[in-house]
Amino acid sequence: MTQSSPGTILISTDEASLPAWVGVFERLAPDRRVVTGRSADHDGDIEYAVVWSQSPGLLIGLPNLKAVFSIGAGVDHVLADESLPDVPVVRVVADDLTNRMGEFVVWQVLDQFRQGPAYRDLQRQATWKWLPQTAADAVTVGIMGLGVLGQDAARKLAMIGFKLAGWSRTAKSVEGVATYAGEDGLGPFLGASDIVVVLLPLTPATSGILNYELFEKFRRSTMPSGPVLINAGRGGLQVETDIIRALDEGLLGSASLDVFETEPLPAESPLWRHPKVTVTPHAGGNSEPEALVPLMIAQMEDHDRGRPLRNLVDRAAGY
Ligand code: NDP
Ligand code: OXD
Repeated sequence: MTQSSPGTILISTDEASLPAWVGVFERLAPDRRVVTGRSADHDGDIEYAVVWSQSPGLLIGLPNLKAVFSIGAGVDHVLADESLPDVPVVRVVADDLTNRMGEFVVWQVLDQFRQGPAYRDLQRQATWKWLPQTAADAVTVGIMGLGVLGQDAARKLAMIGFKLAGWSRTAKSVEGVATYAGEDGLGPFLGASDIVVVLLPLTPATSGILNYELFEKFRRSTMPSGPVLINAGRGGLQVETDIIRALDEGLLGSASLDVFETEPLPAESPLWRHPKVTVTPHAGGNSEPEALVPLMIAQMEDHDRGRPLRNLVDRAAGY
C-alpha cells in the first residue's frame, strides 16, 4: 500500500445483503479497495472492517486494522467474537435507522393499544363488535432503554398523547418522560408501565431480563386485556417460555415481538401461532447501505485525518 492510497475495507455480512453493501462502498469510495474475505495478499492493506455477525476469528491478525464498523445499532453480534481485536468498534447512529425504528414502535404501540389483533380476529369471524378502548393519555408507555432509539420513540409517542416512562442504566433527564435508572428503578418503572417497549442492547447485564418475574411487575390496572410487551431490542433479552406462560396465565395481555432467541424464528415455535402474539421478522429497522455507507465513509475519512471516531462502543459495558 502506498502512503497516499486509502486503506482497504473488509465487508462481512449475510449473503443476501453483501452485494448491496459492496456496491455502495465501491460507488461512494472508488479510491478504496473493497474485499469480502481474507487473503495473504491484501490482509496488510485492510484498515476498516464493516461487519454483521462476522465469523469468529475473521478479524484476527490484521496488522493495520484501525476500527470495526457494526452494520447495526446493536453490537452484540460483533462482540460475540471472542477473538475480536482490541480496536475501536463504531455502531450505527443514523436518522434513517432511528426513524424506521420509531415508526415500528409507534405502529406496534398503536396496534396493541387500539386492539388491532382482536379486531382482526373479529373480522375473520365477520363479527361487528366494539371493544372497550382506553384513552391514550390514561396509558403509560414504558420504554426500557432510553438511548438514541428509546428517546426518539418517546418523542414520537408523546405526540400521540401517551404518558411516558423510561428506564436506563444511568440516570437520565428526558423532557416529558418519567425516568428511572438501574436495578432500584426497575420495579417502580414497571409498576408505572401499561405497555412496555424494549429497546435495550443485549449485554451480559440484560440477557434474559424479559422473564416471568419481570412480567409480574407490570401495571395491570389500565389496559383492558392486560399489559403489553413489545420487544424490538434483541431476542436474547427474552425468555420465550416465560412469555408464553405469562400470556396463557393472563399476566401479559399481548406481545409484539420483532426479535427472537433463535433467528429466523423456527417454524415449530409456538410464538408463530399464539393468538396473543404478533411476530415480525427482525424488521423493526433495516440497515440500509444507501443511508449508512456515506456516514461510515465520512467517519473513515475523518479518522484518517486524525479526528476522533464517533458513536463508539464501550466494550466493557457491551453496548
Ligand atoms: P443506545 O446505546 O443508544 O441505548 C441503549 C439504552 O439501553 C441506554 O439508555 C442504556 O442506558 C440502556 N441500557 C443498557 N444496558 C442497560 C442495563 N443493564 N440496564 C438498564 N438500561 C440499560 O442504543 P440504541 O437506542 O441505538 O439501540 C438499542 C438497541 O436496539 C440496540 O442495541 C439493538 O439491540 C436494538 N435494535 C434493534 C433493531 C431491530 O431491527 N429490531 C434495529 C436497531 C437496533 P444508558 O443510557 O444509561 O447508557
Ligand atoms: C440493529 C439491528 O442493531 O438491525 O441495527 O438489529
